[in-house]
Amino acid sequence: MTIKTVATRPFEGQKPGTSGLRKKVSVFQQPHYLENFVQSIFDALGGIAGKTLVLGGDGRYHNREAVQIILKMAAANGAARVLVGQGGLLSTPAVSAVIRKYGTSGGIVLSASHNPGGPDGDFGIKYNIDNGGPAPEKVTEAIYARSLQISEYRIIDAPDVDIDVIGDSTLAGMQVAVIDPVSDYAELMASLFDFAAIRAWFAAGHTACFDAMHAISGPYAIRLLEQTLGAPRGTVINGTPLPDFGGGHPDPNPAYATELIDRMSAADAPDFGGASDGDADRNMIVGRNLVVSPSDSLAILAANATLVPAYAGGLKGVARSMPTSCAVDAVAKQLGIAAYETPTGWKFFGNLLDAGKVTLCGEESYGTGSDHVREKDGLWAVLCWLNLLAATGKTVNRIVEEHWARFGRHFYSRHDFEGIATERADALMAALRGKLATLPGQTLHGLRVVSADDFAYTDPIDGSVSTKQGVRVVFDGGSRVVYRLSGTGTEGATLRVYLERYQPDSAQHGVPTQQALLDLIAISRELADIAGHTGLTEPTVVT
Ligand code: G16
Repeated sequence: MTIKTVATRPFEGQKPGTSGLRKKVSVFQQPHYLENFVQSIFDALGGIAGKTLVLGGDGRYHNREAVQIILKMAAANGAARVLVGQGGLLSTPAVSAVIRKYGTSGGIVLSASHNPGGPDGDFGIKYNIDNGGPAPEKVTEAIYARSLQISEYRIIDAPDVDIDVIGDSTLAGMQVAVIDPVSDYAELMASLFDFAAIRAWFAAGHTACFDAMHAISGPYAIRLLEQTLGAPRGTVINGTPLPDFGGGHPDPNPAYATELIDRMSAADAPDFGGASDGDADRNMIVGRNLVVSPSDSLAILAANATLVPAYAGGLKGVARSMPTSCAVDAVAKQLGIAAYETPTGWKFFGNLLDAGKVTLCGEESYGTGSDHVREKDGLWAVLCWLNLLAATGKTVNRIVEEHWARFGRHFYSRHDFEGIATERADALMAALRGKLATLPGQTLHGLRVVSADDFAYTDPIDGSVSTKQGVRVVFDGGSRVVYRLSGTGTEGATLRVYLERYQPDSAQHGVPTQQALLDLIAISRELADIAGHTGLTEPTVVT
């Protein structure tokens, strides 16, 4: 086996976004494209000689090919050992769990998360550091900087490694350990939750439906829900991971998880519904005819956390991304614990978790997690909810309604305007930023603006500063409109508009969400002149 040093030239645009580098599959299939980025990761880390890495992905199209390339590059760069999920598969939270359990230097996750897959879909790659979490901005910036300078990469000239059989082999002196993708993660889950109570809940005849959306959560959910906790066979639907997710869009929200939504609104609906995304880090929680907003889910888990064995001693603090509703802040206030507000992106929670400042974190984008790993974790959220149902004997709907009655309701919705030409989206944000200074004191549709700014964050642990993290306009009573451009898309720009209204009066809690937000919706369109800048008069996706 020979180590080849291959001459290459930088590609434009290898800048990691909110969560790693995501591009069309065809972009990644270009000769040297993936190799350049992988070598840039290795170089930015100061080399990987003698190090141990974890490697796996969500099984989307190009996963297997990419795994082989990365194994051969890791060997050529002198890595001591790579732990690879059988079949090249590992969910994002499982990668985090494996990095932490075995104390590896880090890991590479192959996924474009909730983006569609297949030959015409998206592919992605991200690096996670030794705490198991996404690389912080200083690391992703270093990877990007290296990608602009790269002139060669190293790779072994060798046949493909057998990644389908569990066990160890060597590749040019590097040990390749093919591991069961599920066991380490399943063992961690068993250490957090009251499995006996959940088992008894199912044994009593309660039912659930978990939609794996033909993505990587399927094998994890089948092992845990059906094979460990006694949920009837068939509880997990769409449980076989497919390279194109069965042609679907593996994003667990009401717009895309329609099979689950239909089941949960049928006359014989199960007691509980859950779904997860492409790489199994997102979650959606559904009751009968009720989709729990991710912001509410975070707040409810925080308010009831002591019912879960792992959190029985109480929470250290909580964190949410800025656009996420303030529902969890209300809980933190009552519990007397700190609530942190970070920019969008799970990587911003890492330092807070490592420093022991927070136990639970969450985002409006269907992400919730805790200090058990350093990623958001879809099945963890589902198990948390099942633990609450089992411990209280209440339904999802009752838990949600009681929560609103106690803390008030934070009506919340996100309106996405997709497929905008990048220059237009940038012009819209620039115009909005230009207005900020004059907004406070103005009254729009009867609502008085109390503050308007462009969110900047100073990490309380390492002092790093992240600017331009979203424009927020706050009104009397705590209502908010937030604007930012997505950092996970692969085509043009997506404008995200986040809308929130606080309603303390229980008599108003049953109002449909979009109706409760009507004036804020009108303000959001006018203030940013969305139609003028983009030509779009209505959002393309509402969640
Ligand atoms: C990623 C990040 C999340 C973020 C989400 C949406 O999730 O890890 O922190 O909230 O993207 O980001 P954006 O609004 O920039 O599209 P995932 O599940 O895609 O990895």
